[in-house]
Amino acid sequence: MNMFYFILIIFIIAAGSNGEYHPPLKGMQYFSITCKTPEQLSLLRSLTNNPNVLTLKLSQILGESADILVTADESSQFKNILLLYKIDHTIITDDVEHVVHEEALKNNIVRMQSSRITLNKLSAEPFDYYPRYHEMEEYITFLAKNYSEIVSVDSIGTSFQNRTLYVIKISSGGDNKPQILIDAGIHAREWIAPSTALYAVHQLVTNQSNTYLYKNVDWLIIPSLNPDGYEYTHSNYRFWRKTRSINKGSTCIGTDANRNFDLKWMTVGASSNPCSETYGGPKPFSEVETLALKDYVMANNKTIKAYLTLHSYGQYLLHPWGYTSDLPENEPELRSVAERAAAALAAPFGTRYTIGSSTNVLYAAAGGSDDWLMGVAGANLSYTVELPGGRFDPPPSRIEFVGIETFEAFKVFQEYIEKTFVN
Ligand code: 0X9
Ligand code: ZN
Repeated sequence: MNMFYFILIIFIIAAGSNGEYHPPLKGMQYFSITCKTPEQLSLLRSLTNNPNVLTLKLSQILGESADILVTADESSQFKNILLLYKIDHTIITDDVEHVVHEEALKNNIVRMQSSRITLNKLSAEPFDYYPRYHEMEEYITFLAKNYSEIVSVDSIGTSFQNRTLYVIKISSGGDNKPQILIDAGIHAREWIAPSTALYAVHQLVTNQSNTYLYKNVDWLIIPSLNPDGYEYTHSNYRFWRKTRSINKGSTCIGTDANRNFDLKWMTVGASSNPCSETYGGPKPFSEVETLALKDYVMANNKTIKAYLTLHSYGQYLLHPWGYTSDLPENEPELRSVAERAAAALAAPFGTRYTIGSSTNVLYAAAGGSDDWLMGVAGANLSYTVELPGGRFDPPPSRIEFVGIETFEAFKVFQEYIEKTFVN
């Protein structure tokens, strides 16, 4: 072999198949950090601005824990800074890789034991494990076929890697009814979100006592808006967040779809670096997935009255704006409906959510789907629902509980739409 090819091969091996960098999980530490002063919090925020630091949860609220993953290489320096600034912290695990493997193994065991698999049976029952995308597709197709009086399934477009983006419409029929739009999975690694969306579908479709919920109001549910990223978290890298599109002139992949919507795009809390976790893309709606949502919403914007986008984690019910700390005009209404929704959600198991605007509760970040739906597309209500976590996501045994309690909140939004828009 001549020298040129030898060097080329070494280069390709060193770079990985496409040169993508993922913060290595081996020896990665999981920090739970509590800031007591605004100075500590702003220092912590600056520490997260590092490709070897992954932020799973970080809020503006002093005294509330932040969950941060730090690679083995970086962790002792990270820890020393926390010590120097007397920032309280504990290490939840110092081997994230092990926890990730364990989580995947447990999920697979539950899948193998699930009646869906053992009985080789398609059903409208909710998933008791985190499904792969093809399993969601089978589920959706099954519903469309077996509950065709109330369920219709459409494609709103295809993902970068050509996966179908589905919307499940649950309706008793008739035109121009007010609609509630729910999407999930914009962020790939937030596995609980698609499962919670599908749990709501299951409740609406199979529970006879829920038929009143779609008598006068249509439900539009997009269970996974970023299937490429979702699949990648199952097959390659558990903490993938972005889409899987190719960035011209960079070996780094993907855009943060929740920084890619066209309202004050890139003004705050988004990066112009394609390697960043919060890369906003080369232009608004550069991603086929966000563009598909935009086109779908604009085709239905007269009827979409409320929008819920499911994320994880932290137990927050966030309303606009994400680009400014100013509150929207309809803040009193956003807040009061959210308070009723949070009370309903807490009823079954006591789960508590924090309510407020994205900027004031979490951080300022422009280009989110919630801001665009309310500020441009004209939805009356718009929320980001940060579902509960576990070590990363809740264990499969919790999927149903999260589904049950979140559905209670969904009912409150439905009730608001019915009372406000149906005469
Ligand atoms: O940062 C986000 O995109 C969301 N949090 S997450 O941990 N799931 O990544 C919050 C988005 C809140 N909405 C806006 N900033 N517009
Ligand atoms: Zn998210």
